[in-house]
Amino acid sequence: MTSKVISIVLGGGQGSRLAPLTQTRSKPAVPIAGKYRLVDIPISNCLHSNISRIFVLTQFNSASLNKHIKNTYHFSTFSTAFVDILAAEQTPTSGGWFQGTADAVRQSLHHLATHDFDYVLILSGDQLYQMDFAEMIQQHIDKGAEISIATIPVNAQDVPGFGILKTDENSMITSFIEKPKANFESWASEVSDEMKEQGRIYLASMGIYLFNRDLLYELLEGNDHPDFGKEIIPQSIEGHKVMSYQYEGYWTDIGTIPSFFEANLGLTDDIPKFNLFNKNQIYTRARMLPPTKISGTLIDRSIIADGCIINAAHIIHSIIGIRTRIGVSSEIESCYVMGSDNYQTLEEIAFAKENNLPIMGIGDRCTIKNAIIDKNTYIGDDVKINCGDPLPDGDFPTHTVTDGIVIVKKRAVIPSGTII
Ligand code: ADQ
Ligand code: ADP
Repeated sequence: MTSKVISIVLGGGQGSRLAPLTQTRSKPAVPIAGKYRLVDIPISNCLHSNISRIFVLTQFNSASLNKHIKNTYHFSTFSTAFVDILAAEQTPTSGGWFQGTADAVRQSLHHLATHDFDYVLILSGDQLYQMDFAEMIQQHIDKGAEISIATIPVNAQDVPGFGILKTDENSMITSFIEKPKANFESWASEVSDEMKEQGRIYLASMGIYLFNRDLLYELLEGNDHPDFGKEIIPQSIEGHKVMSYQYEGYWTDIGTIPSFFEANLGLTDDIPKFNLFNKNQIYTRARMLPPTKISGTLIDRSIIADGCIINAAHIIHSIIGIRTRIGVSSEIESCYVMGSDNYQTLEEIAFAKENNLPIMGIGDRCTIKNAIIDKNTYIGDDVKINCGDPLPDGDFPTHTVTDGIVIVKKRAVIPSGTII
Protein backbone atom coordinates (compact mmCIF):
# COMPACT_ATOMS: atom_id res chain seq x y z
CA MET A 1 0.00 0.00 0.00
CA THR A 2 2.93 2.37 0.49
CA SER A 3 3.39 2.19 -3.30
CA LYS A 4 0.21 4.25 -3.58
CA VAL A 5 1.62 7.09 -1.44
CA ILE A 6 3.38 10.27 -2.51
CA SER A 7 5.07 12.21 0.22
CA ILE A 8 5.41 15.98 0.41
CA VAL A 9 7.95 17.42 2.85
CA LEU A 10 7.19 21.00 3.89
CA GLY A 11 10.68 22.33 3.74
CA GLY A 12 10.02 25.59 5.46
CA GLY A 13 8.63 29.05 5.20
CA GLN A 14 10.95 31.99 5.54
CA GLY A 15 12.94 30.09 8.13
CA SER A 16 13.24 33.20 10.28
CA ARG A 17 13.08 31.21 13.52
CA LEU A 18 16.30 29.43 12.55
CA ALA A 19 18.09 32.61 11.47
CA PRO A 20 20.99 33.15 10.91
CA LEU A 21 21.39 29.47 9.92
CA THR A 22 18.83 30.09 7.17
CA GLN A 23 20.35 33.38 6.02
CA THR A 24 22.12 31.84 3.02
CA ARG A 25 20.48 28.44 2.70
CA SER A 26 16.98 27.03 2.66
CA LYS A 27 15.80 25.39 5.87
CA PRO A 28 15.96 21.76 4.64
CA ALA A 29 19.67 22.31 3.95
CA VAL A 30 20.52 23.30 7.54
CA PRO A 31 23.18 20.86 8.82
CA ILE A 32 22.40 18.67 11.86
CA ALA A 33 24.28 16.11 13.93
CA GLY A 34 27.64 16.86 12.34
CA LYS A 35 27.04 15.33 8.93
CA TYR A 36 23.36 15.33 8.00
CA ARG A 37 20.92 17.99 6.84
CA LEU A 38 17.41 18.58 8.24
CA VAL A 39 15.76 17.16 5.15
CA ASP A 40 17.50 13.80 5.65
CA ILE A 41 15.19 13.05 8.62
CA PRO A 42 11.79 13.02 6.86
CA ILE A 43 13.30 11.51 3.71
CA SER A 44 14.94 8.67 5.67
CA ASN A 45 11.67 8.02 7.53
CA CYS A 46 9.87 7.79 4.18
CA LEU A 47 12.45 5.47 2.62
CA HIS A 48 12.42 3.16 5.66
CA SER A 49 8.61 3.07 5.33
CA ASN A 50 8.94 2.12 1.64
CA ILE A 51 7.65 5.48 0.46
CA SER A 52 10.03 6.46 -2.28
CA ARG A 53 8.32 9.21 -4.23
CA ILE A 54 9.09 12.39 -2.35
CA PHE A 55 8.72 16.08 -3.09
CA VAL A 56 10.47 18.65 -0.90
CA LEU A 57 8.77 22.06 -0.94
CA THR A 58 10.96 24.99 -0.13
CA GLN A 59 10.63 28.77 -0.30
CA PHE A 60 13.84 29.28 -2.11
CA ASN A 61 16.13 27.12 -4.03
CA SER A 62 19.60 26.90 -2.64
CA ALA A 63 22.55 25.45 -4.47
CA SER A 64 23.51 23.45 -1.39
CA LEU A 65 20.07 21.81 -1.09
CA ASN A 66 20.03 20.83 -4.76
CA LYS A 67 23.52 19.50 -4.55
CA HIS A 68 22.81 17.55 -1.39
CA ILE A 69 19.67 15.90 -2.80
CA LYS A 70 21.34 15.19 -6.14
CA ASN A 71 24.40 13.66 -4.50
CA THR A 72 22.53 11.66 -1.87
CA TYR A 73 19.33 10.11 -3.13
CA HIS A 74 20.16 7.88 -6.09
CA PHE A 75 17.70 5.28 -7.26
CA SER A 76 17.75 2.61 -9.90
CA THR A 77 16.78 3.62 -13.43
CA PHE A 78 14.14 0.90 -13.27
CA SER A 79 12.38 2.20 -10.14
CA THR A 80 9.80 4.97 -9.84
CA ALA A 81 11.59 6.43 -6.79
CA PHE A 82 12.64 10.08 -6.68
CA VAL A 83 13.33 12.97 -4.33
CA ASP A 84 12.51 16.23 -6.11
CA ILE A 85 12.78 19.76 -4.80
CA LEU A 86 9.94 22.11 -5.65
CA ALA A 87 10.85 25.69 -4.89
CA ALA A 88 8.23 28.45 -4.83
CA GLU A 89 7.96 29.62 -8.41
CA GLN A 90 6.18 32.31 -10.31
CA THR A 91 3.50 30.97 -12.64
CA PRO A 92 0.74 32.79 -14.55
CA THR A 93 -1.62 32.01 -11.63
CA SER A 94 0.60 32.62 -8.63
CA GLY A 95 2.85 35.40 -7.50
CA GLY A 96 5.72 33.35 -6.13
CA TRP A 97 6.15 32.98 -2.37
CA PHE A 98 4.14 30.16 -0.71
CA GLN A 99 1.63 31.85 1.61
CA GLY A 100 1.56 28.94 4.09
CA THR A 101 1.66 25.16 4.28
CA ALA A 102 -1.61 24.50 2.42
CA ASP A 103 -0.75 27.11 -0.17
CA ALA A 104 2.64 25.46 -0.71
CA VAL A 105 0.95 22.12 -1.39
CA ARG A 106 -1.75 23.77 -3.52
CA GLN A 107 0.84 25.47 -5.72
CA SER A 108 2.68 22.18 -6.14
CA LEU A 109 -0.27 19.93 -6.97
CA HIS A 110 0.28 20.21 -10.72
CA HIS A 111 3.63 18.47 -10.28
CA LEU A 112 1.82 15.42 -8.87
CA ALA A 113 -0.64 15.14 -11.74
CA THR A 114 1.36 12.70 -13.85
CA HIS A 115 1.88 10.26 -10.97
CA ASP A 116 -0.22 7.29 -9.94
CA PHE A 117 -1.17 7.61 -6.24
CA ASP A 118 -4.11 7.25 -3.86
CA TYR A 119 -2.69 8.99 -0.76
CA VAL A 120 -0.57 12.04 -0.01
CA LEU A 121 1.55 12.06 3.13
CA ILE A 122 2.42 15.61 4.22
CA LEU A 123 5.39 16.01 6.55
CA SER A 124 7.15 18.84 8.32
CA GLY A 125 10.77 19.42 7.48
CA ASP A 126 11.88 20.50 10.92
CA GLN A 127 11.17 17.60 13.26
CA LEU A 128 13.45 14.99 14.77
CA TYR A 129 11.85 11.54 15.05
CA GLN A 130 11.88 8.04 13.67
CA MET A 131 8.48 6.76 12.60
CA ASP A 132 7.19 3.91 10.47
CA PHE A 133 4.58 5.58 8.27
CA ALA A 134 3.47 2.17 6.96
CA GLU A 135 1.66 1.60 10.29
CA MET A 136 -0.11 4.93 10.03
CA ILE A 137 -1.17 4.18 6.45
CA GLN A 138 -2.40 0.72 7.46
CA GLN A 139 -4.53 2.21 10.25
CA HIS A 140 -5.86 4.83 7.82
CA ILE A 141 -6.99 2.11 5.41
CA ASP A 142 -8.31 -0.26 8.10
CA LYS A 143 -10.44 2.47 9.66
CA GLY A 144 -11.66 3.82 6.33
CA ALA A 145 -10.30 7.29 7.14
CA GLU A 146 -10.27 10.18 4.69
CA ILE A 147 -7.58 12.08 6.60
CA SER A 148 -5.26 10.78 9.34
CA ILE A 149 -3.24 13.04 11.59
CA ALA A 150 -0.32 11.74 13.61
CA THR A 151 -0.76 12.89 17.21
CA ILE A 152 1.28 12.88 20.38
CA PRO A 153 0.37 13.63 24.02
CA VAL A 154 1.89 16.92 25.27
CA ASN A 155 1.77 18.79 28.59
CA ALA A 156 -0.04 22.05 29.30
CA GLN A 157 3.10 24.13 28.85
CA ASP A 158 3.46 22.93 25.25
CA VAL A 159 -0.20 23.28 24.28
CA PRO A 160 0.02 26.87 22.91
CA GLY A 161 2.55 25.72 20.28
CA PHE A 162 0.41 23.00 18.75
CA GLY A 163 -2.85 22.10 17.11
CA ILE A 164 -4.82 20.35 19.89
CA LEU A 165 -7.57 17.83 19.24
CA LYS A 166 -10.11 15.54 20.83
CA THR A 167 -11.14 12.11 19.63
CA ASP A 168 -13.99 9.69 20.21
CA GLU A 169 -13.47 6.09 21.41
CA ASN A 170 -12.62 5.01 17.84
CA SER A 171 -9.81 7.58 17.50
CA MET A 172 -11.95 9.70 15.21
CA ILE A 173 -11.13 13.38 15.66
CA THR A 174 -14.19 15.27 16.85
CA SER A 175 -12.71 18.72 17.40
CA PHE A 176 -9.51 20.62 16.65
CA ILE A 177 -8.14 23.96 17.76
CA GLU A 178 -4.91 25.49 16.41
CA LYS A 179 -2.51 26.70 19.10
CA PRO A 180 -4.93 27.66 21.89
CA LYS A 181 -3.37 30.31 24.13
CA ALA A 182 -5.47 29.99 27.30
CA ASN A 183 -8.42 28.23 28.95
CA PHE A 184 -7.71 24.95 27.22
CA GLU A 185 -8.32 22.66 30.25
CA SER A 186 -11.43 21.17 28.65
CA TRP A 187 -9.22 19.95 25.77
CA ALA A 188 -7.59 17.23 27.95
CA SER A 189 -7.85 13.66 26.59
CA GLU A 190 -7.77 10.09 27.92
CA VAL A 191 -4.16 8.98 27.62
CA SER A 192 -2.06 6.04 28.84
CA ASP A 193 -0.94 5.93 32.50
CA GLU A 194 2.64 6.55 31.40
CA MET A 195 1.66 9.76 29.60
CA LYS A 196 -0.58 10.81 32.51
CA GLU A 197 2.34 10.47 34.92
CA GLN A 198 4.33 12.89 32.74
CA GLY A 199 1.42 15.34 32.67
CA ARG A 200 1.01 14.79 28.94
CA ILE A 201 -2.77 14.81 28.79
CA TYR A 202 -3.41 16.91 25.67
CA LEU A 203 -3.33 15.34 22.22
CA ALA A 204 -1.32 17.48 19.80
CA SER A 205 -1.11 17.29 16.04
CA MET A 206 2.41 16.45 14.90
CA GLY A 207 1.77 18.27 11.62
CA ILE A 208 1.95 14.88 9.82
CA TYR A 209 -1.10 14.40 7.63
CA LEU A 210 -2.24 11.56 5.40
CA PHE A 211 -4.91 12.59 2.88
CA ASN A 212 -6.94 10.59 0.43
CA ARG A 213 -6.00 12.01 -2.91
CA ASP A 214 -9.40 13.26 -4.08
CA LEU A 215 -10.23 14.88 -0.75
CA LEU A 216 -6.93 16.77 -0.74
CA TYR A 217 -7.75 18.24 -4.15
CA GLU A 218 -11.27 19.06 -3.02
CA LEU A 219 -10.07 20.82 0.15
CA LEU A 220 -7.35 22.85 -1.55
CA GLU A 221 -8.98 23.82 -4.82
CA GLY A 222 -11.53 26.60 -5.05
CA ASN A 223 -10.24 28.53 -2.01
CA ASP A 224 -7.06 30.26 -1.00
CA HIS A 225 -6.74 29.16 2.64
CA PRO A 226 -3.03 29.39 3.39
CA ASP A 227 -2.55 26.85 6.23
CA PHE A 228 -3.41 23.30 7.15
CA GLY A 229 -3.33 23.97 10.90
CA LYS A 230 -5.35 27.19 10.87
CA GLU A 231 -7.94 26.48 8.18
CA ILE A 232 -7.90 23.22 6.22
CA ILE A 233 -7.73 20.76 9.14
CA PRO A 234 -10.26 22.47 11.49
CA GLN A 235 -12.71 22.85 8.59
CA SER A 236 -12.34 19.26 7.41
CA ILE A 237 -13.30 17.80 10.81
CA GLU A 238 -16.94 18.45 10.06
CA GLY A 239 -18.22 16.19 7.33
CA HIS A 240 -15.11 14.04 6.93
CA LYS A 241 -13.66 11.01 8.65
CA VAL A 242 -10.50 12.40 10.21
CA MET A 243 -8.59 9.92 12.38
CA SER A 244 -5.87 10.31 14.98
CA TYR A 245 -2.83 8.05 14.68
CA GLN A 246 -1.34 8.24 18.14
CA TYR A 247 2.41 8.07 18.56
CA GLU A 248 4.30 7.95 21.86
CA GLY A 249 7.92 7.67 20.72
CA TYR A 250 10.51 10.47 20.70
CA TRP A 251 9.50 13.42 18.55
CA THR A 252 10.59 17.00 18.75
CA ASP A 253 10.24 20.18 16.78
CA ILE A 254 13.61 21.61 15.77
CA GLY A 255 12.31 24.75 14.12
CA THR A 256 13.80 27.22 16.60
CA ILE A 257 17.39 27.89 17.65
CA PRO A 258 16.97 26.65 21.27
CA SER A 259 15.16 23.44 20.24
CA PHE A 260 17.61 22.86 17.38
CA PHE A 261 20.55 23.32 19.74
CA GLU A 262 19.09 21.13 22.47
CA ALA A 263 18.16 18.34 20.03
CA ASN A 264 21.67 18.33 18.57
CA LEU A 265 23.43 18.25 21.94
CA GLY A 266 20.93 15.61 23.11
CA LEU A 267 22.52 13.24 20.60
CA THR A 268 25.55 13.02 22.89
CA ASP A 269 23.54 11.43 25.75
CA ASP A 270 24.45 7.89 26.82
CA ILE A 271 21.29 6.59 25.24
CA PRO A 272 20.04 9.45 23.10
CA LYS A 273 16.30 9.82 22.70
CA PHE A 274 16.92 10.14 18.99
CA ASN A 275 19.23 7.24 18.33
CA LEU A 276 21.55 7.61 15.35
CA PHE A 277 22.92 4.14 16.07
CA ASN A 278 19.71 2.44 15.04
CA LYS A 279 19.13 -0.27 12.48
CA ASN A 280 17.15 2.28 10.46
CA GLN A 281 19.96 4.73 9.96
CA ILE A 282 19.54 8.26 8.69
CA TYR A 283 20.68 8.57 5.10
CA THR A 284 22.91 11.37 3.98
CA ARG A 285 25.52 12.16 1.43
CA ALA A 286 28.38 9.63 1.37
CA ARG A 287 31.40 11.88 1.25
CA MET A 288 34.48 9.60 1.24
CA LEU A 289 36.18 11.77 3.85
CA PRO A 290 39.36 10.68 5.63
CA PRO A 291 39.00 9.46 9.23
CA THR A 292 39.27 12.09 11.95
CA LYS A 293 42.74 12.75 13.39
CA ILE A 294 42.98 13.71 17.07
CA SER A 295 45.98 14.66 19.18
CA GLY A 296 46.23 15.65 22.84
CA THR A 297 42.48 16.06 23.33
CA LEU A 298 40.21 14.93 26.13
CA ILE A 299 36.84 14.15 24.58
CA ASP A 300 33.76 13.50 26.66
CA ARG A 301 30.08 13.10 25.70
CA SER A 302 30.70 14.27 22.16
CA ILE A 303 30.15 13.27 18.57
CA ILE A 304 33.01 13.81 16.14
CA ALA A 305 32.21 13.56 12.43
CA ASP A 306 34.57 12.46 9.66
CA GLY A 307 37.50 14.35 8.26
CA CYS A 308 38.36 16.50 11.31
CA ILE A 309 41.83 17.52 12.46
CA ILE A 310 41.66 18.11 16.21
CA ASN A 311 44.39 19.28 18.57
CA ALA A 312 42.14 20.86 21.19
CA ALA A 313 42.70 20.48 24.95
CA HIS A 314 39.18 19.29 25.55
CA ILE A 315 35.84 18.85 23.83
CA ILE A 316 32.91 18.28 26.14
CA HIS A 317 29.21 17.77 25.39
CA SER A 318 29.60 18.89 21.79
CA ILE A 319 29.01 17.92 18.20
CA ILE A 320 31.94 18.47 15.87
CA GLY A 321 30.92 18.44 12.21
CA ILE A 322 32.75 17.27 9.10
CA ARG A 323 36.20 18.66 8.25
CA THR A 324 36.43 20.73 11.46
CA ARG A 325 39.91 21.86 12.41
CA ILE A 326 40.59 22.88 16.03
CA GLY A 327 43.96 24.22 17.17
CA VAL A 328 46.01 23.35 20.26
CA SER A 329 44.88 24.11 23.83
CA SER A 330 41.39 25.13 22.75
CA GLU A 331 38.40 24.25 24.90
CA ILE A 332 34.99 23.51 23.44
CA GLU A 333 32.03 22.98 25.73
CA SER A 334 28.34 22.50 24.82
CA CYS A 335 28.81 23.54 21.21
CA TYR A 336 27.62 22.46 17.81
CA VAL A 337 30.48 23.14 15.39
CA MET A 338 29.14 22.48 11.88
CA GLY A 339 32.46 22.07 10.11
CA SER A 340 33.63 23.06 6.66
CA ASP A 341 32.87 22.36 3.01
CA ASN A 342 36.50 22.10 2.02
CA TYR A 343 40.05 22.06 3.39
CA GLN A 344 42.52 24.86 3.08
CA THR A 345 45.76 23.83 1.39
CA LEU A 346 49.02 23.90 3.35
CA GLU A 347 50.06 26.89 1.20
CA GLU A 348 46.87 28.78 2.09
CA ILE A 349 47.40 28.05 5.77
CA ALA A 350 51.03 29.22 5.60
CA PHE A 351 49.98 32.41 3.79
CA ALA A 352 47.27 33.14 6.39
CA LYS A 353 49.70 32.60 9.26
CA GLU A 354 52.34 34.89 7.70
CA ASN A 355 49.73 37.60 7.36
CA ASN A 356 48.17 37.13 10.80
CA LEU A 357 44.85 35.98 9.35
CA PRO A 358 42.73 33.28 10.98
CA ILE A 359 42.72 29.93 9.24
CA MET A 360 39.55 27.96 8.55
CA GLY A 361 38.15 26.34 11.68
CA ILE A 362 38.99 27.20 15.29
CA GLY A 363 42.45 28.50 16.21
CA ASP A 364 44.75 27.85 19.19
CA ARG A 365 43.89 28.56 22.86
CA CYS A 366 40.24 29.43 22.18
CA THR A 367 37.46 28.84 24.70
CA ILE A 368 33.98 28.44 23.24
CA LYS A 369 30.85 27.59 25.20
CA ASN A 370 27.16 27.31 24.41
CA ALA A 371 27.55 28.17 20.75
CA ILE A 372 26.62 27.06 17.27
CA ILE A 373 29.47 27.65 14.83
CA ASP A 374 28.13 27.64 11.27
CA LYS A 375 30.16 26.24 8.38
CA ASN A 376 33.33 27.64 6.87
CA THR A 377 34.09 30.04 9.71
CA TYR A 378 37.54 31.39 10.48
CA ILE A 379 38.09 31.78 14.22
CA GLY A 380 41.52 33.12 15.14
CA ASP A 381 43.70 32.30 18.18
CA ASP A 382 42.83 33.21 21.79
CA VAL A 383 39.16 33.86 20.98
CA LYS A 384 36.64 33.57 23.82
CA ILE A 385 32.99 33.02 22.99
CA ASN A 386 30.20 32.99 25.59
CA CYS A 387 32.49 32.38 28.57
CA GLY A 388 31.17 35.11 30.87
CA ASP A 389 27.77 36.32 32.04
CA PRO A 390 24.74 35.33 29.92
CA LEU A 391 24.62 37.47 26.78
CA PRO A 392 21.52 39.44 25.77
CA ASP A 393 19.88 38.59 22.44
CA GLY A 394 21.17 40.54 19.45
CA ASP A 395 22.31 40.48 15.84
CA PHE A 396 25.88 41.47 15.01
CA PRO A 397 27.93 41.29 11.79
CA THR A 398 29.69 38.03 12.69
CA HIS A 399 27.19 36.42 15.05
CA THR A 400 23.79 36.51 16.70
CA VAL A 401 22.69 35.65 20.21
CA THR A 402 19.38 33.82 20.77
CA ASP A 403 18.31 32.72 24.26
CA GLY A 404 21.90 32.85 25.46
CA ILE A 405 23.20 30.74 22.56
CA VAL A 406 25.81 32.42 20.35
CA ILE A 407 25.52 31.56 16.65
CA VAL A 408 28.61 32.41 14.63
CA LYS A 409 27.50 33.08 11.07
CA LYS A 410 28.58 31.10 8.05
CA ARG A 411 31.97 32.24 6.66
CA ALA A 412 32.41 34.71 9.56
CA VAL A 413 35.97 35.77 10.28
CA ILE A 414 36.66 36.32 14.00
CA PRO A 415 40.09 37.91 14.49
CA SER A 416 42.52 36.56 17.10
CA GLY A 417 41.89 37.81 20.65
CA THR A 418 38.20 38.58 20.10
CA ILE A 419 35.91 38.21 23.11
CA ILE A 420 32.19 37.70 22.43
P1 ADQ B 1 3.74 24.85 12.95
O1 ADQ B 1 4.92 23.95 12.91
O2 ADQ B 1 3.82 26.08 13.76
O3 ADQ B 1 2.41 24.03 13.35
P2 ADQ B 1 3.80 25.83 10.29
O4 ADQ B 1 4.53 27.06 10.56
O5 ADQ B 1 2.60 25.87 9.44
O6 ADQ B 1 3.24 25.17 11.53
O7 ADQ B 1 4.86 24.77 9.73
C1 ADQ B 1 4.66 23.41 9.44
C2 ADQ B 1 5.82 22.95 8.56
O8 ADQ B 1 5.69 23.52 7.28
C3 ADQ B 1 7.21 23.36 9.04
O9 ADQ B 1 8.14 22.35 8.68
C4 ADQ B 1 7.49 24.61 8.26
O10 ADQ B 1 8.85 24.83 8.10
C5 ADQ B 1 6.81 24.30 6.96
N1 ADQ B 1 6.31 25.48 6.27
C6 ADQ B 1 5.69 26.55 6.81
N2 ADQ B 1 5.35 27.45 5.89
C7 ADQ B 1 5.77 26.94 4.70
C8 ADQ B 1 5.75 27.41 3.37
N3 ADQ B 1 5.21 28.59 3.08
N4 ADQ B 1 6.31 26.65 2.42
C9 ADQ B 1 6.86 25.45 2.71
N5 ADQ B 1 6.92 24.95 3.94
C10 ADQ B 1 6.38 25.67 4.94
C11 ADQ B 1 2.03 22.86 12.62
C12 ADQ B 1 0.53 22.64 12.72
C13 ADQ B 1 0.13 22.35 14.16
C14 ADQ B 1 0.96 21.19 14.67
C15 ADQ B 1 2.44 21.50 14.52
C16 ADQ B 1 3.31 20.32 14.91
O11 ADQ B 1 -0.17 23.77 12.21
O12 ADQ B 1 -1.25 22.04 14.24
O13 ADQ B 1 0.64 20.92 16.02
O14 ADQ B 1 2.73 21.77 13.15
O15 ADQ B 1 4.66 20.71 14.86
P1 ADP C 1 25.68 25.03 3.17
O1 ADP C 1 24.24 24.99 2.88
O2 ADP C 1 26.07 23.92 4.09
O3 ADP C 1 26.16 26.31 3.71
P2 ADP C 1 27.01 25.49 0.55
O4 ADP C 1 25.97 26.22 -0.21
O5 ADP C 1 28.21 26.24 0.97
O6 ADP C 1 26.44 24.70 1.83
O7 ADP C 1 27.46 24.26 -0.30
C1 ADP C 1 27.99 23.15 0.29
C2 ADP C 1 28.62 22.26 -0.77
O8 ADP C 1 29.42 23.02 -1.62
C3 ADP C 1 29.51 21.24 -0.09
O9 ADP C 1 28.95 19.98 -0.27
C4 ADP C 1 30.86 21.39 -0.76
O10 ADP C 1 31.17 20.19 -1.44
C5 ADP C 1 30.71 22.49 -1.76
N1 ADP C 1 31.69 23.58 -1.55
C6 ADP C 1 31.42 24.81 -1.04
N2 ADP C 1 32.52 25.59 -1.02
C7 ADP C 1 33.51 24.84 -1.51
C8 ADP C 1 34.90 25.07 -1.77
N3 ADP C 1 35.49 26.20 -1.47
N4 ADP C 1 35.61 24.06 -2.30
C9 ADP C 1 35.02 22.90 -2.61
N5 ADP C 1 33.73 22.63 -2.40
C10 ADP C 1 32.98 23.57 -1.88
